[in-house]
Amino acid sequence: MAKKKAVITGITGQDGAYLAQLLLEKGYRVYGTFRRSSSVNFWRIEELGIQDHPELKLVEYDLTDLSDSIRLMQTTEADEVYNLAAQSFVGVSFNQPVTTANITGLGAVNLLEAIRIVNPRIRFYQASTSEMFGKVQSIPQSEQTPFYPRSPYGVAKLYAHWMTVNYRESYDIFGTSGILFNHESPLRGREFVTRKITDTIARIKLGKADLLELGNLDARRDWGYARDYVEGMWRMLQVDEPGTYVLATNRTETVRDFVAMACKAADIGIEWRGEGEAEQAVDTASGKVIVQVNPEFYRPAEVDLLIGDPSLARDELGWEAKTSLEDLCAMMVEADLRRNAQGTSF
Ligand code: NDP
Ligand code: GDR
Repeated sequence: MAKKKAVITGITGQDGAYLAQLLLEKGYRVYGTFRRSSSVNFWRIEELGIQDHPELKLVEYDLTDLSDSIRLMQTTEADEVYNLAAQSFVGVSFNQPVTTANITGLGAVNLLEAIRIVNPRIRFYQASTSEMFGKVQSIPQSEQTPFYPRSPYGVAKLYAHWMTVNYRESYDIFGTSGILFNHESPLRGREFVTRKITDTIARIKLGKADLLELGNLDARRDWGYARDYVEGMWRMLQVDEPGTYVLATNRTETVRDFVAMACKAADIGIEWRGEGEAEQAVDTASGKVIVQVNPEFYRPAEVDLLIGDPSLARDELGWEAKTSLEDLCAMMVEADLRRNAQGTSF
């Protein structure tokens, strides 16, 4: 049987790297796209050891370009397309709403149009997000929960989500939308809160940093492990019908809880004191403040509480999150201790 061919947009990102590894293990030929820049960084696929895999082809591509999207579909002759590329940082989307709309929103339509023009039988996965629930209308959030995005990023993703549904209904394209709740790993970008916490706590432990400054400690997230979630993406394209699926752990914790977990994993005792902007965590051994609030990291509008109901994915895809938050956090702290000790951290 001929090898299946998959395109992954955004292979330089966290999920792109893990999904590429998974698909290569499953015997796919993988076309992973990266953006031209003055210094492209492949540290994630290098860390996974797949950068020289004979079935991995790296393709220069920009999601905002329709002609590039058409060419990508023509040259790769893909069976499956996973659209993971995005301006994915919520915080930045408030300052760059137009760029975020162009990449994260319209970008998905470039791919959908390319599929419609070149080969409507291609199966398409859109990386949708729990940020579309935003100001949540019910708890836990499922495929039935009404959307209320709270950031330019969330709004752009909601547009891409509905366009995926619309191409499914209008042109019979296998367009599936995975509404994924936060998922993290040692390959997470350092601007996101979990990795910012594990990286800084590791540097504090090694004497290479003094202070971790954070925004809203009360925000609650449903955090899972990225490796578990890319398996769910793949499963979504293997079933008979396209659809919309939530992937989540069904557990929610605060940013404060994650800080405490990371300190425990690094064997640092802490005590919390103060409230609101004056809240701090003190290292019980040294008496020094190691965590404090900096309102610079607050967002103009916040998503307060996310907790997902992944029952549909469990029942129809046989998918569930396997990794506990404690194990995930310990894995991230361990990786950051190792990388910071070696001076090789990205
Ligand atoms: P990352 O930010 O780590 O990766 C995003 C990828 O998109 C990078 O490879 C980036 O390339 C690429 N990209 C950005 N702009 C363009 C463009 N114009 N053309 C082509 N490629 C581009 O995100 P994650 O891996 O964490 O997430 C993957 C997807 O899933 C994203 O769409 C995200 O919004 C979504 N998502 C993520 C969740 C999570 O918790 N991680 C949860 C729900 C959804 P470069 O390296 O050049 O910047
Ligand atoms: P999120 O992730 O916005 O949920 O989007 P992020 O880790 O950036 O924020 C989570 C929560 O932590 C609060 N927070 C801070 N966040 C950051 N980045 N830095 C801080 O210093 C800080 N202090 C507190 C935030 O206010 C927020 O409430 C991620 C991205 O991967 C999206 O692409 C994806 O769609 C969603 O997850 C699901």
